[in-house]
Amino acid sequence: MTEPASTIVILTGAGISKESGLDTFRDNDGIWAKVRIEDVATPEAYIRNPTRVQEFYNARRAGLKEPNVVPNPAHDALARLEKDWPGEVLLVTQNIDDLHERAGSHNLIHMHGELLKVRCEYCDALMQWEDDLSTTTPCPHCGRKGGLRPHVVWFGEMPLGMDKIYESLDTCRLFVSIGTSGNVYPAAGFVQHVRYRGLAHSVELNLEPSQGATLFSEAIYGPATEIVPAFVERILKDGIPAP
Ligand code: BJW
Repeated sequence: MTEPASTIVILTGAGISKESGLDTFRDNDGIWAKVRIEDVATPEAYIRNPTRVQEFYNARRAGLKEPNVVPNPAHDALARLEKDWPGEVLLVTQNIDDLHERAGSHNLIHMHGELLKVRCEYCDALMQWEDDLSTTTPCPHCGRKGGLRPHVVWFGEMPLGMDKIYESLDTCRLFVSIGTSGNVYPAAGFVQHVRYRGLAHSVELNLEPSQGATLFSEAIYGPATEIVPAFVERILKDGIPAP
């Protein structure tokens, strides 16, 4: 076991929020089975039909406010890990929902953006946003219309917080990937990055083997609400296994 103050990096994906009532992307009943990526999740789609893209994110923003959409025991366990682990726990999420914050996680990077934020393409203001957005909504900062867009990272755009993420991947002793299919880069490449260093234990926690499953030192399969709390309990009790 390594010394207790070691850094832990956790990557989460849509699977961790599935049992909170939010759809994943690539499962049979997932978002990409209902809408095409090319229609809603690229800068080109937004230029072509901004109303269509705004409506897609308006619906998901509204969905986040449904009373049944609340953090589940997996989100709670990661917040507990951050609180009780003596070293740094960096939580990197690909999810744009706010369930990690609601569960109490603080050291958190939303690498694909946040559904409850919008930014103005004219004045660069970034702001909290709870309501629907339209192509004529004026920016509360500069007053211009048509510049507010969802603060999300579409295909071909640069994910957020990458410097801090790679800095932590370079020093961590444990990398854990939870509820992600491993289809989307650069997140899908994190395990390889950690593996080449040879100094960290890596674990996949997912419903089923992901694209990169064979790259991990260890894998545990099952619903996140069951396997994540048990895994966190184990790490807090036994520490991190040697790489
Ligand atoms: C459960 C469960 C339960 C279910 N319990 N588990 C060719 C080769 C390589 C790369 C590229 C390429 N061509 C283009 C690229 C780059 C591209 C990319 O990766 N494309 C691939 C499709 C090939 N990537 C980009 O463009 C990114 N930007 C970029 O690369 O910039 C350049 C760069 C260069 C150098 C360094 C850094 C950057 C941007 C990617 C943006 C992704 N955006 C989206 C949508 C926006 C946000 C939103 O609307 O929500 O982000 S796409 C979508 O996929 C969303 C997600 O965050 C992302 C990942 O999905 P995730 O979380 O893995 O969900 P699923 O559904 O795929 O998987 C769920 C998993 O959970 C499954 O395994 C289930 O089994 C499991 N599960 N229930 C536990 N109860």
